[in-house]
Amino acid sequence: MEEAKTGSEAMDAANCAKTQDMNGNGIQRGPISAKEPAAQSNNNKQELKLAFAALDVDKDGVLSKDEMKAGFKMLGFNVSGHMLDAMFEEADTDGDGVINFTEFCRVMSL
Ligand SMILES: [Ca+2]
Ligand SMILES: [Ca+2]
Repeated sequence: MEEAKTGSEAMDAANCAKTQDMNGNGIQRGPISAKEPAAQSNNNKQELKLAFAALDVDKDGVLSKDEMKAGFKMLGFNVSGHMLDAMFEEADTDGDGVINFTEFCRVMSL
């Protein structure tokens, strides 16, 4: 009896891991898109585009540190200045002081 329960719990965990939000961006993917990897990738890109546009408040096509900070706040994360600096530095791979869409995608897919 107990063994059966453990087995079922392991199954649940495996199922959960499949549908879980793997890149931690808070966007849940339904079981339908999981059937088609290509479509899922497109949807994900679309979602990222929307998220990027939402964060890019001044619409200059890149995210400044202030916009990143505002975005975190919007998502309910209270990020300290030091942490934001570290994350921004990590995200800004070409070191131009702003996050472009390519860098944003990379961060969100980590
Ligand atoms: Ca901007
Ligand atoms: Ca950059």
